[in-house]
Amino acid sequence: MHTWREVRSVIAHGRIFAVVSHVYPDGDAIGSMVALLRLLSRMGKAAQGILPCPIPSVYRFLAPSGDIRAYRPGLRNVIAGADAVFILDSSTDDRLGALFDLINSSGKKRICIDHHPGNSVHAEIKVVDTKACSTSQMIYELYGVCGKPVDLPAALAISTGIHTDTVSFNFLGTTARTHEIAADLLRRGVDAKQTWLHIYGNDSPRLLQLAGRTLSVLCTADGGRIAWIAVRERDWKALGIHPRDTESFTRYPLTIRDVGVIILFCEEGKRRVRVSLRALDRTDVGAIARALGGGGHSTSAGVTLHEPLSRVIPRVIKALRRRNR
Ligand SMILES: [Mn+2]
Repeated sequence: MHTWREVRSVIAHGRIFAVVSHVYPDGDAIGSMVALLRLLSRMGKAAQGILPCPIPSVYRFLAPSGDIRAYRPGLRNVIAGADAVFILDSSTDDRLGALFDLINSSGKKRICIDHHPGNSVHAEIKVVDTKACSTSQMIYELYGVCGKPVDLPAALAISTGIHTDTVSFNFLGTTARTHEIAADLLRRGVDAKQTWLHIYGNDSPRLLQLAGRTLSVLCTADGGRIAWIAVRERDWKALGIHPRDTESFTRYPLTIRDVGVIILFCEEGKRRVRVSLRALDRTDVGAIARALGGGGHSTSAGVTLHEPLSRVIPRVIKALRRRNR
């Protein structure tokens, strides 16, 4: 494992950087990327953000200026022209999608900054802090190491990353330090209500109608310890919702009394089901997701399985039960 000093030295010795993050980018992937891009530019460097897929519309408010581009083969030149590549918030090489080959074949120095346990990304320099609630929080610390103040756009980006990874300061490694940083971000001009509205106040009425349909068939197992819901393909198609936009539905079963594990199944196709797992008890859902071929944290993880929904549901519940014996 490497130190922030080594990261600072790479920045000092380079001129041009690429910054990448994972497929299906979340608030932390984009928040940490925006904040690092701004830090690099404050240090007089040229930097380009590249994601394996387009930015979800909900996070576009963080990066309006085109600092972040979605992958296309032509972006090979951006990687080839960079002195080093920062890889953010990604626990495995797979998570980089098509970007992995691009980076790997370029032979460029890779700097991995992440907070996932069991990080297996190949990189010359790795700073992995599994105690950090988010990669965005780590980029905040990097600002301190580099002696640069966090400006308002970076503060908003870091705040968004912390919010989304901790479910608004409730889960996943929220510490006193997280709150100290949040307080500092407010002092730097972050508007708490605006941030919340950007992240959570963006749902369409149709998305809530889909949530209603989904929740009306909520099921429990193990005496209520496990709660699961399934988004059906026919329902998201009928309401014109993109299946990726249903990830937030995991928040609803969290309010069930004594529930320990929440599972959201999203039928993305006839033989393609995205499974999102959240744990309130001590269940390590990250280990379960990894055993099924996915990944994530102990409290928040996911996997995509290429089987019909009717097969996936019993398989995942069985894996959960086996784990808890
Ligand atoms: Mn994260």
